[in-house]
Amino acid sequence: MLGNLSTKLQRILRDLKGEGRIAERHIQVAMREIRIALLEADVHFKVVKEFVSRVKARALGQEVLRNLMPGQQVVKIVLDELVELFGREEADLRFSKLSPSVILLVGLHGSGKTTTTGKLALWLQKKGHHPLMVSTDVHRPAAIEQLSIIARDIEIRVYEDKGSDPVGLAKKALQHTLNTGFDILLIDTAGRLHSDAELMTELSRIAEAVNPTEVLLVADAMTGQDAVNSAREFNQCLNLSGVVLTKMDGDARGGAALSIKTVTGTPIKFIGVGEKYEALEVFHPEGMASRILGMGDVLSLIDKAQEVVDEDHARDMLKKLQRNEFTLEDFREQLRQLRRLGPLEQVLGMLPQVGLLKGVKKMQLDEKQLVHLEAIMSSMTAKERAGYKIIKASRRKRIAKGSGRPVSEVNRLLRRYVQMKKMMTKVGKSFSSKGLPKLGFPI
Ligand SMILES: Nc1nc2c(ncn2[C@@H]2O[C@H](COP(=O)(O)OP(=O)(O)OP(=O)(O)O)[C@@H](O)[C@H]2O)c(=O)[nH]1
Ligand SMILES: [Mg+2]
Repeated sequence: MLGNLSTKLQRILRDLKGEGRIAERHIQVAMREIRIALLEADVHFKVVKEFVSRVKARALGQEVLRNLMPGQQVVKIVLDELVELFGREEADLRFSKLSPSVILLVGLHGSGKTTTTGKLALWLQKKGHHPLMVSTDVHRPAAIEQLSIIARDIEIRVYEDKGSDPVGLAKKALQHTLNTGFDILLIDTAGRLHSDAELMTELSRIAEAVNPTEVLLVADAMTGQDAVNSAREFNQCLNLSGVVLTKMDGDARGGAALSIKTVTGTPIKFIGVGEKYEALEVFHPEGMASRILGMGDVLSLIDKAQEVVDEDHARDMLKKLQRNEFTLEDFREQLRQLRRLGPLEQVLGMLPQVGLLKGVKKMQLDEKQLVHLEAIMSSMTAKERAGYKIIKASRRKRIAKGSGRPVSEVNRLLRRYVQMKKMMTKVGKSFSSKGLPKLGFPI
């Protein structure tokens, strides 16, 4: 996520930390580099200017230069100011006191409105809500059908009715929501290549008719400043309450993410991180800032883990770790849970750079390898998984054959497992039994 910008900022700050003593000129150089990195990431020039001047003013402050670890201090300032850019306050989704809450999703053509409608409905359902969806995109053939297909996939109801008037459709859907037990109505709307007067009028009329609790702009992070400009235009007509920044999984440079709050005053509430329906994350300003600086995003990781990990299981696992009973069976289960968390690269990106991460990196686990590892472990007998020591040469051969992997891979897995067992036991012991149960796998 925002890989390029992230790499550059981390390098600049690492260089700065590498200096024994930091003088004003070091800071000047670093600030110039940060400015270039941000501009290259397509961050709005005014945002860059203000950001750099704030960081510089603070970094040149006496207390920093006299500090024992001035480099570290500058990192903290950059982190702090990044959080400020995203808006320090977490912007939660609002719900209306009287049911139903109405969420209107607007945005340019192809920004991800329809997909996000489905993702958000699923997210809300997991939180215990009963959402209903409706598409008012009567302009594009098959647009309504697209939402119905999503609805079928995620098993969430969609309101369908004949008619070619978007405002009428929205009203009828709201009436239906009021008459039934749904507590949230999500309204997917039509997009345009550019925001034009006709679309704005249509959206304003829908908003007037349904009085939305949230008006979320769905913006494509890959389009950088265009996304910011469209946000400004939509905000002028519609009074946006939040932004969902989609396609953050791609090679978005960061321009949209870092400028949108400052330029429009509208906070990012969610980010889309993939095409799957589960690929939606609550936006945590601090988490994102520290992710960019390579410090991980434990908050988002906990969100994810809570969704897929069974808490009782996690508690058991922690106990096992503390007692040094981490078996191959457990290892296999951990891998399964890890894979359920999403693409490995995204998950690793959220881990703080503690010593352990280096360990994980060294192992160079990629997605395919995970599948192979699981295959190898599944070819073992339960007895073997419970006590790895009995896995001698002939058993290794049999396991290799069963899993279709070479014996050398079986050997490597066993070596890694032993290493990991040692490492994890150490980490497990360093957490109190209350410390980590929410985090399904031991990081
Ligand atoms: N990689 C990635 N793709 C996404 C994300 N969100 C949406 N997409 C993809 O973007 C494309 C457009 O998504 P739609 O949901 O159809 O966009 P829309 O805003 O409804 O488009 P219109 O209705 O034509 O205006 C689809 O191929 C989605 O799968 C995301 O977070 N990551
Ligand atoms: Mg659509």
